[in-house]
Amino acid sequence: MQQGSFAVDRTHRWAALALVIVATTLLVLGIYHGLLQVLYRAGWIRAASFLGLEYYQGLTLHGVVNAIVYTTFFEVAFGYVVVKHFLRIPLDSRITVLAVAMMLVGTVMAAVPILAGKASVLYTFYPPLKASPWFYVGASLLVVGSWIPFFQWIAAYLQWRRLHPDQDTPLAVVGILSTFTVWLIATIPLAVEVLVLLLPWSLGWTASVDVVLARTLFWFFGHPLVYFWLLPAYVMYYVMVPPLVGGKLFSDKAARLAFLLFIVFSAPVGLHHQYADPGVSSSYKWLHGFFTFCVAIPSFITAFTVAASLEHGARQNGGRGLFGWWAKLPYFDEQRYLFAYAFPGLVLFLFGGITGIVNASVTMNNVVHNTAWIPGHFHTTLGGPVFLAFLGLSLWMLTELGGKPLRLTRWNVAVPYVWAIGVVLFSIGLSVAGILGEPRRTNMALSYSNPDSPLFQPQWEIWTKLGAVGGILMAAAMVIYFAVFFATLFAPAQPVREIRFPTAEALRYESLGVARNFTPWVVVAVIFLVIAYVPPLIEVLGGSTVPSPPYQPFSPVPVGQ
Ligand code: HAS
Repeated sequence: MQQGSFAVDRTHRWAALALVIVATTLLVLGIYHGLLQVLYRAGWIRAASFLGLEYYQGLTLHGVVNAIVYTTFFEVAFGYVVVKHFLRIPLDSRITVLAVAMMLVGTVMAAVPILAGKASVLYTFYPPLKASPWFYVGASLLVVGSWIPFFQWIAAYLQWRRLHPDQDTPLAVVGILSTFTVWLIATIPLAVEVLVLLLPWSLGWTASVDVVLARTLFWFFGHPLVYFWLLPAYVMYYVMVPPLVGGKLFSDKAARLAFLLFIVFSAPVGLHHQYADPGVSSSYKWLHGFFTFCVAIPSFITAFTVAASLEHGARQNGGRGLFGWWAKLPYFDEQRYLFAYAFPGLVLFLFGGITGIVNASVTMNNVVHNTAWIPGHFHTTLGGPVFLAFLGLSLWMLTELGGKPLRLTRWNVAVPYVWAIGVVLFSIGLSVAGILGEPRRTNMALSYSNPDSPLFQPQWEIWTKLGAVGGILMAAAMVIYFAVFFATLFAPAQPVREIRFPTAEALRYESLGVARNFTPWVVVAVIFLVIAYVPPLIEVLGGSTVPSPPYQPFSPVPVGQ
């Protein structure tokens, strides 16, 4: 790669490329274990892994790689590109290299115990499942490594503000800074959980652990985490998609408001994952349920703003009538492939949003909690808009930062559609099975999906198999994606140039005074967090629950073998 005086300089191009390439390579393992999970649940294979990993080990690998490592690596890479491109403030390369190195070393430290069977604790790693200390140390390094870029970006942003006191912050930067504000808020309770509870317990310094406290701290992290995943996709929808469809962003004000509302509402909601937990009063659960409905508001704003922007673009291209304009969107345009990675994700998110609202309702949650419905929900959110946006943007970074010409362009635009059809089948299968009572995270081949077992449940069979057909399609989409990604990676590089970042113009600019400053939003977020979390944490710390000794999931020898 040539040296150039580009906004995204050589070090940051390499840093972002390294993160994207490592993340995508690891994804091969994560996707492979996803496919094995779904085939195993359907009873189509008798072992959960061809690599000798047991069921919970494979599920841990699938969740940790896809949901934690891939997402964090991608987001730090994309954050560097956005901040460097839009702010054009120099960042200290040594600090960037340190951050990337910490993330890589942390990932290796966490991966080794998983592969050795000493950290089969799933991506939620809540006790009494216990992992090797190296797993917790590795995960902590990954998280701390991802904080460092955020502090670099805050310093760059403050410098930019001093240089441009009268300008609104570029929308993409508002999106990235909101994303990482949510991440920082979320990861502080995680750090407390790991450093105060899990690591000493894993090292043998404490004999038992307070499971309810650990779960409460985990979900304090775990729900804002989902918006950490979602917001970069919103950056794509608001900033990059409107120019791709030949239009403008319908409301710049609404977009800024949506990002900032996530800072306020994404965290005081974690107890909606614990409606069924003992040890936490139902009044606090209801409060978190109320905040959960509030956190859907910025997504509703996004649905209307993005739909209006798509319609505006399509009408500029001659679209007419109530629905006729749909025909003018570039669904299969190989050059504007980022639209193909955006659109099916948006459609999937309509279902992800509706199922999320079901989950949030305390009463309806009783029906679906801990059932297959939940993976049905999160494959239309995390596996829908988020994953597709990350796949598309990873390719975009590879071509823009690495000077690589995109290969297999026709196959490439098929990927998101094949994936989306797979997700629809997968999620219908799991959601219906879930409503019929099929549990999630259960070694089905040992029990319910095995006709030789007395626990066999025939009413789930057809839905589990439908889910498996969806899973096969998802895997097929990913095989094509990997072919496109690696063919592009190994294509001869062209001279690198300034990156082309599709950037929306607003249909009209109306400055929103309160959106020009992050501080009031962070202050309100902290107030809401204190209201939502201090009373339940005091209650949990009061110790109404009994600490638990460690527990290992049983060995997965299928019935009949
Ligand atoms: Fe969730 C569980 C509630 C959003 C991920 N969620 C999970 C888990 C994951 C996850 C991974 O209240 C499982 C965790 C575990 O392992 O236990 N979730 C919600 C709610 C929302 C929500 C209310 N979740 C997400 C997002 C995720 C995600 C986003 C990942 C990125 N979720 C829950 C609850 C649970 C839960 C409970 C716990 C359940 C339990 O019992 O365990 C909301 O934020 C959703 C709001 C979304 C919308 C949709 C807006 C639609 C848009 C698309 C517009 C389309 C266009 C195209 C423009 C309101 C923006 C037009 C095209 C046409 C064809 C018309």
